[in-house]
Amino acid sequence: MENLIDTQTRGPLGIIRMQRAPVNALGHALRGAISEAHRGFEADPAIRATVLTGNGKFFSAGADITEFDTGRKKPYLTDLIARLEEGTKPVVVIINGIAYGGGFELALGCDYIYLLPQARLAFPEINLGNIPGAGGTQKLPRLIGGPKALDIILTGTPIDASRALELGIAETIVSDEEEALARITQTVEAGLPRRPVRDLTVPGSADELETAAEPHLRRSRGAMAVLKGVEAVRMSYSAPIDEALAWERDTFHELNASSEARAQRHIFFAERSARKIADVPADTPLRPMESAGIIGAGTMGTGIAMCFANAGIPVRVIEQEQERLDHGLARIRQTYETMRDRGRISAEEAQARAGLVTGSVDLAAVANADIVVEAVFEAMDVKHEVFAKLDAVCKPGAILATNTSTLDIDKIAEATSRPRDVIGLHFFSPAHIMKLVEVVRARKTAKDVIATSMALGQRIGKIPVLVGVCDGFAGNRMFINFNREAQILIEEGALPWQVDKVFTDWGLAMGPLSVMDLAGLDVGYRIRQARGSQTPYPFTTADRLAESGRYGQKTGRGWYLYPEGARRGVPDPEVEKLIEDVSREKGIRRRPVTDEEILRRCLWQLVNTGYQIVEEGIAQRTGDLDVIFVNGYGWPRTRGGPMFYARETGLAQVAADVTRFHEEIGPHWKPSALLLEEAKAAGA
Ligand code: 3H9
Repeated sequence: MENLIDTQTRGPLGIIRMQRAPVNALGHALRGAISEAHRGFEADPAIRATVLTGNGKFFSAGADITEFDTGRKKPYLTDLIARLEEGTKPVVVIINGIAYGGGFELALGCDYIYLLPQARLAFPEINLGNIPGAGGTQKLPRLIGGPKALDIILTGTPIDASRALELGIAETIVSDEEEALARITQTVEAGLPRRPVRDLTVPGSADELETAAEPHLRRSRGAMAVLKGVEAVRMSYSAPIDEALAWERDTFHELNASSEARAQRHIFFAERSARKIADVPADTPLRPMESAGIIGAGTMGTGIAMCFANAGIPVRVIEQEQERLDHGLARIRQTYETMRDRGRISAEEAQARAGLVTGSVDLAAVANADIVVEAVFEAMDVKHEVFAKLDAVCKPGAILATNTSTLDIDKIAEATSRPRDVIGLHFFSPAHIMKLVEVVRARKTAKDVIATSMALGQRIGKIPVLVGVCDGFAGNRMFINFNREAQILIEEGALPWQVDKVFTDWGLAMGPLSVMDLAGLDVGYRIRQARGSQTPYPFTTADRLAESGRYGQKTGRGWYLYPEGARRGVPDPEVEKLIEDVSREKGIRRRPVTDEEILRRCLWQLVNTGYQIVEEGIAQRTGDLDVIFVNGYGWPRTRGGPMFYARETGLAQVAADVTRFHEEIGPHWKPSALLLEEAKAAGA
């Protein structure tokens, strides 16, 4: 077994270095090893202080999250920290890099904190639906006061070394470990006393905390972790520390078992698994990525251009007409200025980013780009023309990407003599904000093009998920079926506002009909018209709305009425009548539809389609589909994505429902063989 720690003595110091790949997560064996080594230094009369540090980029990423679902083993992190605090000799930490969650708490269990310049401290537990559970909520307030501690605990945002010093978390910042050890040796030789953080008193008054807590509570939408976080920091003022620590530990375990926390852990690991590709090894050499070209200066094209500029990659935008190009470039500049005005980026940063974007009306201007992303009108002949031209001008080895959301990328690739270099990069609108990018591998796409595109996705701050070519790829194919079921339910007897409310109550920011109103009913209508009879189920009501000029929010009328440009729609009796007419024409006797039926039918459509997608090899794993929904469709992380939700509900139940719907409703409910198989395995 690898050595999880390295120990050394140096003068009066006993040094423990954590070295558990990849991130020094504080798993059971590492906790045991640190505890043992500390005990040894405590017993050694030549040692006067223990130094604890990490290796590489990591001090420690915190508790080992993989252990949260497998049962706890002693020594717990709280035991280890208590042992350090009970010792007779001071413990000094040198935070050499990332110190998150339990890693930060381990440091707070020591007497003195030294920082290297690259140190980053955070309590990301909130992103896992939890609060720090090994003393963080009690000790950080003792060092920096309740209000500032609360911000760190409830935002999960990392702070860098200089901010940590300014806040009073650390003694000092030193340039490297050598300097740290030299200075610690000096202080130890001068008689460094013990000074456990737990013995300090919280500065300031509890009233200040209430003011600081108010905005967090207001935004929390009842999230348990936020409420408990506030309660915990309150206790740091009022309760004896041991009582508060016991409460914090119990609360941490209680929250950990909640479905919200389980869902967020699932997404954490699913996002990391999504980067792994079965037939593309992690060490596949990447193609260079120093410059980019974008074809099309519309909303998508300019949004994608900003993604590159945000990551420091120079990008050239191509448009056919100068006026449209100028308009697109002006939009980019304006977006950066707004970000600057809102304090999201500095003035220099805004200028630097805008400066990385240039434009041209000559396609040959992308001849030297390492990647070109096409974002022109969604029509195969237009795409063919663009790709044939790119094939003629781009340098050998350039990646030729398309942002199509509806067209067959294998066919697009046929327009070139280099289909191995062609790939889909399906950004979601607004492209500079939405995290998801579906990386669409076509039949002939080369492995290094896939690997480079996945790495690029991460570099530009996105969450890339690999999918294959099919109608709608993974996300839209699932989402269209979800929407289609909502339409069918409306024709059977539900009303749009009932359907939307079911989903907003369930946790979505918007229901499916409001989303259609926001996106524009004309968009789906045009796609359905272009496809003609290929559309598997007629969206009759939606088509009628579009045909009568009810395009949604932008025309003030869609599924809802939007009086005077309001963003929130109100029910419209005209729409109700139109729905009743459609039901009558189709010979459907309208009936009351329960909220439960709406929820199950729409969600299981997503899930059954998701299983089909995995079964067909379009997506690698069900977790990837959850990542797609959370990052591209506003799905709440606290629900973990549709596929996770189905597993939580019980796959046997889902499979039984889908089978019944298939018998009662129609062929579009044909159960996925993989769903049936997994349901059987889960029930076994
Ligand atoms: C906590 O500490 C609770 C305490 O308050 C109380 C306890 C009683 N555990 O992200 P990467 C894996 S809660 C297990 O690709 P990066 C990750 O899955 C914890 N595994 O690297 C991946 O595995 P694989 C609070 C972990 O450099 C590999 O490490 N801490 C953990 O882009 C590399 O990860 C957090 O929430 C973990 N804690 O980013 C921190 N962390 O290679 C969560 C990572 O098999 N972690 N792995 O796919 C992070 O935010 C990022 O991983 C980090 C590194 C910034 C550290």
